Amino acid sequence: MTRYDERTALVVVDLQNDFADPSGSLAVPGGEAVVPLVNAAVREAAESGAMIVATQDWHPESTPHFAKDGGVWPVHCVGGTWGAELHPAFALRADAPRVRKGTNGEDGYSGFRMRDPETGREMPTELEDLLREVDIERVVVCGLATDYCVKATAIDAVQLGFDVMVLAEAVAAVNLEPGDGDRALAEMVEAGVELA
Ligand code: VGL
Ligand code: ZN
Repeated sequence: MTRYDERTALVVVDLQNDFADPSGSLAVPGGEAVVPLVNAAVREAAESGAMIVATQDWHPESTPHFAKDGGVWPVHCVGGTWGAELHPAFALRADAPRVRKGTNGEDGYSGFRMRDPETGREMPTELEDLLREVDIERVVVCGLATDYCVKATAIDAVQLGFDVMVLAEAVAAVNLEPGDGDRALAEMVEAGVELA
């Protein structure tokens, strides 16, 4: 039985140069190795009529997300730069929707919602609407990084009422602390995510 059908969306999280290319500014260990596995998932999803969506971390040059502006991360995925582009080996159809998060300096990791750093207000991205428009019921998540955007996106999807599966082979973790990726997978399972 395939995991994909017309009620399923494959959400590929942040498979961008700064995370997936070894020379990216926030290169995720093993990030490039997931690209062919994501491509296999994309092929399988497309053959079964599933929707395929890519998210992109998309920051301005200054944002409280960056260490230089008071946050924790090196500058990465600045909108319009090489680092923010999808990895060139990621075989995503040109007409597949891309959801960009952080465009106006919002913070947060989920593909579904962002937080205004000044007011703390949460606001949705267009991802949920895209899925609801075509009556998606199940979400399959892969991409980068396990311990940040994959985790936040998968757990939000559960909270929004979707059946959620994470492709454990087609994700990779930053692992700021050793074991963060494994702990993130355990938290996702705890929240109701199925691992495949
Ligand atoms: C991410 C750290 C900072 C991610 C984004 O895509 O997982 N991680 N910004
Ligand atoms: Zn980021």
